[in-house]
Amino acid sequence: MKCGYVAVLGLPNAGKSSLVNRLVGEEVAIVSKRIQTTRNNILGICNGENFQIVFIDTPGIHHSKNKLDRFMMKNVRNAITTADVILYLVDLGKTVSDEEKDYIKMLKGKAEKVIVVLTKSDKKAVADIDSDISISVKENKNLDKLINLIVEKLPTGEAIFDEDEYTDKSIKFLVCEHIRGRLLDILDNEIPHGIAVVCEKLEEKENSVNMDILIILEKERHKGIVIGKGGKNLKDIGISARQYAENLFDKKVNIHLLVKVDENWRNNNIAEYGY
Ligand SMILES: Nc1nc2c(ncn2[C@@H]2O[C@H](COP(=O)(O)OP(=O)(O)OP(=O)(O)O)[C@@H](O)[C@H]2O)c(=O)[nH]1
Ligand SMILES: [Mg+2]
Repeated sequence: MKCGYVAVLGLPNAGKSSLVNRLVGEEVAIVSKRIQTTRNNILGICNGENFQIVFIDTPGIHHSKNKLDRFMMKNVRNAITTADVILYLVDLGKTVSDEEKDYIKMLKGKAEKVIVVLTKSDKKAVADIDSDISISVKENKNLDKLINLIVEKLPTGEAIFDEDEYTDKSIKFLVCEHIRGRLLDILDNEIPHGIAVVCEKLEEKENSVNMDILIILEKERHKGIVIGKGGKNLKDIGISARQYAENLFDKKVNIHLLVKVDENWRNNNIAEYGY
């Protein structure tokens, strides 16, 4: 059987997580219209009759301004080292800079199996670059072709993961990420990338689960925005997170959300928040 690791790389917002989720068939990584949504490398496993593709969804490639950025870029480098095949995604609707072209050239020099994928082919074409395939996750275009292209390049071997596994991430991680995703949706441009979400306590009983989850913000004034009028935002997020978690645990889940301010955490306390 053909098996291996496939790193999914590209600029922030290129559509990496959307593609991985679609091919895995589960929400393993949160997706948002904002840049730098993904922070950790997330494995998403796609099983076929004669193949197992282990996607590594990565943070978008960007210049580091703080410790969290450096953590994210380290994840990208690790993914390149681990990968058997690299997918480099380019948003068809965006101009490709010379810097990005040089980066792709560098990747091709470094790794043998690089597939350049034009994404969002449903959009008006702007990107001018040589690619191997053009796809649209939104319109489900050429995804089977992409799978075939990947499988062709994978080594032969034993399956790496059991067939019923679809990610390496814990339910705890997925629930925290779900909350961060909901915050990105609700808050839109009001608060940039300063949010972290961590589970401080998880107590699993026979028929129920209790979770204490902490939302970390960078500024005191962000608290009111996150909590919302009369606590509405927090309440909505709590309901959404509970439904999401109950589905994963297959048990009743109680989620207790707490909000805390930690200024400049992205430069100081990244390890404390799981990065
Ligand atoms: N029109 C169109 N939009 C898409 C397509 N695929 C993804 N998107 C949108 O592109 C935006 C970014 O998608 P993500 O999957 O979060 O992008 P990403 O590359 O993982 O971003 P980072 O994690 O920030 O690096 C979201 O608004 C998606 O809905 C597509 O095929 N067509
Ligand atoms: Mg992403």
